[in-house]
Amino acid sequence: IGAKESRLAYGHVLVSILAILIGALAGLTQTLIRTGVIPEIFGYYQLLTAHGIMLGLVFTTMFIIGLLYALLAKSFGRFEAFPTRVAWLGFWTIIIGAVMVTVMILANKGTVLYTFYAPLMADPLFYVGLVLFVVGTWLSSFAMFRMYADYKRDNPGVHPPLPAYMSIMTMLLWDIATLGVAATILFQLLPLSLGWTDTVGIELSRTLFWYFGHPLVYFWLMPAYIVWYTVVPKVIGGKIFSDALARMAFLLFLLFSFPVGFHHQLTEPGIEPFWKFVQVILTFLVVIPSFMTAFSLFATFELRGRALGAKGLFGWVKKMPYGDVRFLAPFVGMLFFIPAGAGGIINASHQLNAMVHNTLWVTGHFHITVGTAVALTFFGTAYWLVPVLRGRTLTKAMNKLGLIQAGTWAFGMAIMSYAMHISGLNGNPRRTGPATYFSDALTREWIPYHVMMAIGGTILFISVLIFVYSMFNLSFLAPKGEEEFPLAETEEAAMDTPRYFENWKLWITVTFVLIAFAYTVPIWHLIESAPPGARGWVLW
Ligand code: HAS
Repeated sequence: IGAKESRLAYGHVLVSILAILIGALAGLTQTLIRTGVIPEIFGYYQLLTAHGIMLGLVFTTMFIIGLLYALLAKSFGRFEAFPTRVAWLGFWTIIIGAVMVTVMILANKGTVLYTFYAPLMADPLFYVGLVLFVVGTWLSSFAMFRMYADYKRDNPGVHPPLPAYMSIMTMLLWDIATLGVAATILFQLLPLSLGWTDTVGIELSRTLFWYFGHPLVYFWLMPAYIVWYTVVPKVIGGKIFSDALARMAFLLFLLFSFPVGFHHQLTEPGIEPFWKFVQVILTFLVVIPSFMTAFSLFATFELRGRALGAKGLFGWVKKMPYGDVRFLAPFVGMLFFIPAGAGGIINASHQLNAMVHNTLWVTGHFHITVGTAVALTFFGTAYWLVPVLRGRTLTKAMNKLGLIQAGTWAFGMAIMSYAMHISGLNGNPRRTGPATYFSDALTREWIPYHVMMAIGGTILFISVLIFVYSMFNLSFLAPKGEEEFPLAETEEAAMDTPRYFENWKLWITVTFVLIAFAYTVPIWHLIESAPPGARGWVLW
């Protein structure tokens, strides 16, 4: 891809690497404080906020946007001047927002956790930073939509390449999701923190947050799926099982990611059971595209295995290139995603949720979804993407270091998330600070699990240090040359991709109809039942 496009993608990836370093440091310190290994040098909740925001928002978003720019450049060729300028404007707006948020957290004026809903309150500058961050991403998505429109103008009647279609779908999902978080910040949290209002509708703020929070997890997952669908088949020497199936999975994510936020609020009294029930049912629909993805990946692996002479259902297992970090890291991520997905289905089952909600089980769940399936895929991607963007090559030594890094990450996460899941089932609450609460017989039972978490967390931190060194090496020290941008073709036998998959007006309309169905009545009830002073600002 061109130098201009590479610079744009690399700028984003570079910031994501910085964010993972800061986020991991906060994560390590926080787990050591919680276990009582080190004294409380920083507030536990302050570190927890830094950890969540740096990894869950800054690392993921910046890596994703960088990756999507690279995929669009590979799919569309050179970017025109206007979208490139908008893209850089988006980049700097995000940076200013992220710096403001970070400074506020460091100053202990933004200790509101990564979920930042009411009644926790931060300094107004924290919220202004968040607004800038979101506006920056909107500019990035606008630039991407423009690139897509330019391509369609120049290639009428042609399907956009699969990675481009998936990238556009990912940003569209993000834009619709962030409307919820923008609403709670602009109409509730910012006015309250500025002192313009003195009460806030807490349940409404949580609802608007989770309207955003659930699609957010698919915003993290979809770029990993892009790599699983389009890059991994190429790395193993195979082809994409079906272009149409892959596009349909992404379309289903757009439709079903939104009307499900209540599965994070099943224990909350302000929402009627009927609407919780509706959203639980819809949650089971959003599982389908992941099952489709699992099916498609098994098919790709099996077809490739058979082409290499493998026999039987699982003969392919012996034929995969495990010595290639571009394959191994995402593959281990997929393996983790099997129990992770099963855990998600447990969480979503209303009765079982009562057992696990607000326990460390949930923390375990998201460390093996976003923290492993997604993060390992991003690591595996970075080992070829960074050299591609920097005009360098992935050397054998760096590939080997990558395998070690992915291995230590998987090992650390396995220990840590096992301990989280099990002690969560034993009642260990999440987000409960330092070890002083280990005072009675029940809570003392959890101590060994906390030790496991601290050991796992330390191994993870070492893995991050190896990753940061590898990225430095691949950016500045590795030999110059042309690294492969691995994107697979589709199997010849696959069905043709229907045109209506690109009928954006139709799919956006259906998405909003589903949102309106799932949220209008419950939100109306929330507003109606709140005491007059707590109904928020502007609207009521
Ligand atoms: Fe979740 C809480 C339900 C997926 C992240 N989730 C969270 C939180 C986060 C998060 C961050 O219903 C905590 C939020 C907070 O701070 O409070 N989650 C689900 C469900 C799914 C799901 C139903 N979550 C994710 C993903 C995430 C993520 C993905 C990040 C990327 N989650 C919940 C619920 C809660 C929740 C409740 C609230 C809990 C509470 O009470 O607070 C589904 O999307 C999962 C579907 C996935 C599958 C797996 C498919 C497997 C594949 C791999 C194939 C492997 C191959 C290799 C081919 C069905 C695709 C095979 C090789 C061999 C050799 C065998």
